[in-house]
Amino acid sequence: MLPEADLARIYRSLRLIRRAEEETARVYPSDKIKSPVHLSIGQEAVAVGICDVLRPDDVVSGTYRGHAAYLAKGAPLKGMMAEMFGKATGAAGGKGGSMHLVSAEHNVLGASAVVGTSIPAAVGYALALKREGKGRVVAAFFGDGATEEGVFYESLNFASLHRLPILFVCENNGFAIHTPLSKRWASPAICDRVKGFGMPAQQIADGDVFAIRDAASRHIAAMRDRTGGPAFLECFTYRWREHVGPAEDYDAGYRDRQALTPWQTGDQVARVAGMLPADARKRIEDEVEREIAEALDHAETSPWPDPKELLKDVFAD
Ligand SMILES: Cc1ncc(C[n+]2csc(CCOP(=O)(O)OP(=O)(O)O)c2C)c(N)n1
Repeated sequence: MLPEADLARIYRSLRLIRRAEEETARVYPSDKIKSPVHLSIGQEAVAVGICDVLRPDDVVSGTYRGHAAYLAKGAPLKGMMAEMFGKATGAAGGKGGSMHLVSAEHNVLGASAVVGTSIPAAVGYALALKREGKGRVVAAFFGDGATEEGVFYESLNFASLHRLPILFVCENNGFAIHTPLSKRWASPAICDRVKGFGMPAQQIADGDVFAIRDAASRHIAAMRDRTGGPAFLECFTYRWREHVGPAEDYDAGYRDRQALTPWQTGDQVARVAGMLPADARKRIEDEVEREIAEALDHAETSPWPDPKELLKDVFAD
């Protein structure tokens, strides 16, 4: 078992993401949040396990379902909440919303709503980091649906050819919107497909945050000392809420609530909470609630963007 300080850090990150998204879902019907939200409730362990072994100067790229990666990398909740409220103090100046979280300071690359498009951008960044030669790496998060885009395979090939320091992290939640893998993949063996590009590929089937962390740690250490190139992790996980929006959708007809049960039983947030002494756990939970309350207050009280800012950051100067 990891030392208590490590467990506390991991629990804090898991708990912050879970509770921040639960609060997002609670506030959503008030219409204060001005963008669609793709929640990662249930999927937190992937971002937390990976980001826990990243350095501050490492880079993360995510998707429109990007709250977890943004927060796990240490970017501020205030910037995320204000962004969703459409306020000037938001991560993207209030003009992008939930799907476009970004933090240059924390090395979180800007995300896109177009499936698969952040993957080649992450590979380009990995090329720059290799040339820089400081041992920095990129972790690129994307869904199982994104692996159906041609650019995913082009990106694997380019990264492998140039032995770029990039960890490809597929958050396999089994669905692209409402379509299950069985209706989309001729073969479920994505790790075998990826190995064909000449890089290691590993599946983590049960969402275990420590197994994800260990795998990431091993591959990233090899990238940093240049004994390894890119690597691929297929992390099985489960999206507890609807594809987009705050609610559950087990009555929508495309999946059964029974499938949720094993993921709730194995919930990593509760699991890591149970590994901590009660007082340490309570301290973390209190801090997280305070941070969320402050972020919501910040979002409420921040000003709207100035209309004069409308075209700023749209075109290069
Ligand atoms: C190029 C492109 N095709 C289709 C869509 C519509 N779309 C939005 S989300 C999504 C599902 C993607 O699933 P996955 O990559 O597994 O990510 P998840 O939503 O499960 O996190 C699709 C098809 C899109 N945004 N972009």
